[in-house]
Amino acid sequence: MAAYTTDKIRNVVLVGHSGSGKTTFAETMLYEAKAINRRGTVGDGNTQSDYASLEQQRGHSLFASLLHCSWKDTKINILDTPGLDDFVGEVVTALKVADTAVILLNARSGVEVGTELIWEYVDKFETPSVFVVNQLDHEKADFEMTLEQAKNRFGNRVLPLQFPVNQGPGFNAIVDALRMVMYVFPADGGKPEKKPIPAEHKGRADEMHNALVEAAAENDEALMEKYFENGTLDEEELAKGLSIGLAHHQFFPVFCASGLKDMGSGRIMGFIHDICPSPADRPAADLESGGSKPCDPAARPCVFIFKTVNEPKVGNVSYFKVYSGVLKTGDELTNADNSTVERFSQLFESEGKNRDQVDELRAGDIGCTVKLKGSHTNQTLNPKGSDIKIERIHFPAPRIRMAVVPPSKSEVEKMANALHSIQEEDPTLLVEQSVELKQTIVQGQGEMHLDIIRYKAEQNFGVRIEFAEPRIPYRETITKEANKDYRHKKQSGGAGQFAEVHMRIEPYYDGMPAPHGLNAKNIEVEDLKWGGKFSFCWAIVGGVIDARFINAIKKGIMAKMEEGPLTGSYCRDIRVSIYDGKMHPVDSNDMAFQIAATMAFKEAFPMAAPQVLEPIYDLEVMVDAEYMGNVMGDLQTRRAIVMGMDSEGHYQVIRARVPLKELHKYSSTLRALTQGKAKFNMSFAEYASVPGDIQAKLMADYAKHAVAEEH
Ligand SMILES: Nc1nc2c(ncn2[C@@H]2O[C@H](COP(=O)(O)OP(=O)(O)OP(=O)(O)O)[C@@H](O)[C@H]2O)c(=O)[nH]1
Ligand SMILES: [Mg+2]
Repeated sequence: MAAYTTDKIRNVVLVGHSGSGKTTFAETMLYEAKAINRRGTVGDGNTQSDYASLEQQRGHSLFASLLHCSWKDTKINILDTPGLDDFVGEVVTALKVADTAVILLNARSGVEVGTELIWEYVDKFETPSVFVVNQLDHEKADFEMTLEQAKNRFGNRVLPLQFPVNQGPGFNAIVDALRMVMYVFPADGGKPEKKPIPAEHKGRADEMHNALVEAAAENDEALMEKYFENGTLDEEELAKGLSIGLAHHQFFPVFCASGLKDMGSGRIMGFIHDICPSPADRPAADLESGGSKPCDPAARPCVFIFKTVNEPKVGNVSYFKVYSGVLKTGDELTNADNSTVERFSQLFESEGKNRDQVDELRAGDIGCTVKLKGSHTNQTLNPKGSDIKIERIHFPAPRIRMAVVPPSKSEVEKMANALHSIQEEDPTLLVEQSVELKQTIVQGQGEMHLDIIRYKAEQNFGVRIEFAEPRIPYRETITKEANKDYRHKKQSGGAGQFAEVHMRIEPYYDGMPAPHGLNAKNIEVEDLKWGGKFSFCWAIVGGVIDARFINAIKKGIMAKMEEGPLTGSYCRDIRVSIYDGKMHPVDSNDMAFQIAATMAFKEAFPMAAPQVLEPIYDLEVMVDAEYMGNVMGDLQTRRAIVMGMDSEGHYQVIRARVPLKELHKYSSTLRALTQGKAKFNMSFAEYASVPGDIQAKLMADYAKHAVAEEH
């Protein structure tokens, strides 16, 4: 079969709060398009989309999956995404390559917090979007409430194109105000019968139709003129105007459906076919270099890998979008990131876990391949002589951090390999071997996310890992000046050791004056790799210490800066001046000065009103107004400082500054406090002083630990 041309391709992503019915709806789309002849259900774990055993066990989508079907002469690629907040990275991935977002709203519960979060991305990417009020067969379905909430939340650009005639358990009829007909479905769904709109619904349908005509006219001057002339638009003009509005994020139609009962998906696919953009109708893709790449089928091929899945026996399956040109079996392209030359020896269309081999994929199409040697997610491949890089996917910042504990010392390497491979598939997982904390730290999107990581490590790599509370990367500094002399002297047979340094330590700040009362010869300021600064001032007069010992002295100070005297944490924002001392013509050497400097610094530190600092995070919580009190009350127990509150529709947004230490497992607490009706983001803000009692405890713990290590 000939490959689909660019104008006959539609890339659609299904998004929405968990449980809105995306996977069920995808199954219905495939069934209606005759891509499958039997509909699976989420309950039976046999849908095309939720094919991973883990998804079937949990009854939720966990990964974005790629399906496709043909509708009339057009190929619709369908990306079904997880609605659970922990897997939002998969949504961002799918939105990168989709040209239309189908946003499912659950008619039982209206605009849910997951939808709000997804909207932020849809809005940012300006993905043309279509709303579907789904589950209209449910006894608690409330189309009006859902529509009202969508309008309140997403604005008046949200326009109903349909309304249900009889929502609830007997649901079987939808009035369509674009086509001005009523669809009546057989009891088991499928193809509806078209009927005239009953008199009692005619008024509402006319009103909605007029609103659609106005919306279509508004987006194009020529159409606007025609509308003023004739008072209406013909079908073709209407389609054109709506598709312009959709493309410019000025028009969001609302459809009605019951995915479970197989009602409504055909009409939506018809709309996708008629009105939604082909990849060539979208703006040219942004490039890493700042330019852009139009979706031109006549150009040379350019391929972007948006997702990698590791399949047992097969290895890495690379999912890609052809951003231009035609990709043919056997083509050789070069990776713009690492210059690996890859041969595309097999090309596939994807149907969940199944793949159908094809000869070529044209500009705008999405497919997959196997056995690439050195190419991963977020990389672009081009023909020789071109090094275009499609702008990478920016994944959300992590919201949970944990230490990983391997079952035994011998399994450390196995664990590292497993985490590395899992990370290749899942860029929202960050793994770091922290030298500072002496722990392997993983960061992810939430506890459920890390749970999946643990499961994969065990199932696919045979290594059991446990998560533990990670150490906190504290810092140490001082708040006042202190001066200390230290003499290091050793006389044990043979050559002795001798060095004496007089040291001043002060809190460092940008633009501070030279040390008072000292004859500063040279002041250096260094950015520390763990944040903050270190300044070193050489103020030796009369050559009492040779300049050749400067490096040894600095090294001695650094040894303590790297393992602070209070808690063993990194020190920052300190200026050290060496202003006097003594040498011995024979016994002074680098080692002696290094030791003297370390000791002087260590002893000066407690005299300089030292302070332990802790990382503080900006926390943003979006919560259903009903649970606001719970969230605020809980924040008070976490040493949080509330910075502001806003309302966004039915939701309240709380912005606060919270110590990282107090955010341990926040995702589960928040879920429990709000019955899942809240989301949060966190990002590092600054280091700030810990309260005195906590500092005393941290110092006592460190002292105990140090004693234990000595024995
Ligand atoms: N009554 C009714 N139930 C539905 C409908 N669509 C889905 N469901 C049920 O709602 C539940 C969730 O459906 P899914 O299709 O898994 O929802 P999802 O949006 O894919 O959920 P996540 O993968 O967690 O994001 C299942 O029990 C479905 O049977 C519908 O149209 N009507
Ligand atoms: Mg799903």
